[in-house]
Amino acid sequence: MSLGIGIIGAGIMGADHARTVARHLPGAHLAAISDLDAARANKAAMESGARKVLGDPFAVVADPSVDAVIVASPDATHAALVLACLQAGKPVLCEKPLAATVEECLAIVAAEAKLGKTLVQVGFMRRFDPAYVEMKATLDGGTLGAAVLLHCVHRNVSPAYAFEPFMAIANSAVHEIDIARWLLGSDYVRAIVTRSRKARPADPILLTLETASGALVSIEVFINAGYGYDVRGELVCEQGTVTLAPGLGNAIRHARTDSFGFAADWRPRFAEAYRLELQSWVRGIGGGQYEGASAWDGYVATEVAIACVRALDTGAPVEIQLAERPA
Ligand code: ISE
Repeated sequence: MSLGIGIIGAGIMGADHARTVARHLPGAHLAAISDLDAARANKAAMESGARKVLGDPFAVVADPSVDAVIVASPDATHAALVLACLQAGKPVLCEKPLAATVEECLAIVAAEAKLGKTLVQVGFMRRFDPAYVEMKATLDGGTLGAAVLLHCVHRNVSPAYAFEPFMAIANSAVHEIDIARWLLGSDYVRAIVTRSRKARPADPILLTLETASGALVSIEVFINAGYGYDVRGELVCEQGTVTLAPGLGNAIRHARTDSFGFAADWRPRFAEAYRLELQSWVRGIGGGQYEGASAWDGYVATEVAIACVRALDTGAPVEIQLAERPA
């Protein structure tokens, strides 16, 4: 039987997920899609063959033809929608961040723990990106020794949404916060965050995070970088390094120059990661075991991101303390 997926939000990511469901998920179909902007919802529905367009996002959760939900609406709406999915007993893939506040994340973690079964996956798609997966496999293989540093760069052409400065951390650098914790297998204990006073309004911002294992993670986040979508990572270990391949596609050498292209936003860079993420999620729904980020991982990412915003605002290092994880 084909799995009926409902998508809430037909913006950049909602429409992208709708296309992925239509093209790359043979065991599933798009049962319903909703957006406050009806024209946008209709356009995404036409492109992806969604069977219903609904105005109310909670109607997607309640609809009997929807077996599982993707939440791709603005960050501040995530918590109420994910809680509604839990109440309806429906699996939910929530775009990052899991929720905008620590309290909301913890309410989701507690509600899921009370149900006694996993229903939440958070859309940290980099965990499925072949380059990061290879980096982790190399580290775990052991030939390079222990990880001591991870350098990350995250640059966008310009803000993708109505952008507030804290979102450079809570909406963008949160990807690195999650992927570095996943790669290094250790939680964070301390954050130091500074901002260039020289550049455009809110960024670049530099985050330095220390893990419980003693490694350091540096993250440059620059949302107004202008020239292209550029994500970099270099893992430094005791006996060598692993570096993500730069840019998109092959390098071209011409006229005494070596060059490669950059995308305008993150979708081309992470297209394969999104596809693998959704395919894994649908398999997880079938088997009850998910490979992606859990509600707890989503909580940790938001807790750390908010600590980093505090570190930026106060100019002082912030100690990171996590809540107690429900049994
Ligand atoms: C956006 O919301 C994403 O999730 C992208 O992956 C990220 O690179 C971008 O900075 C965010 O604004």
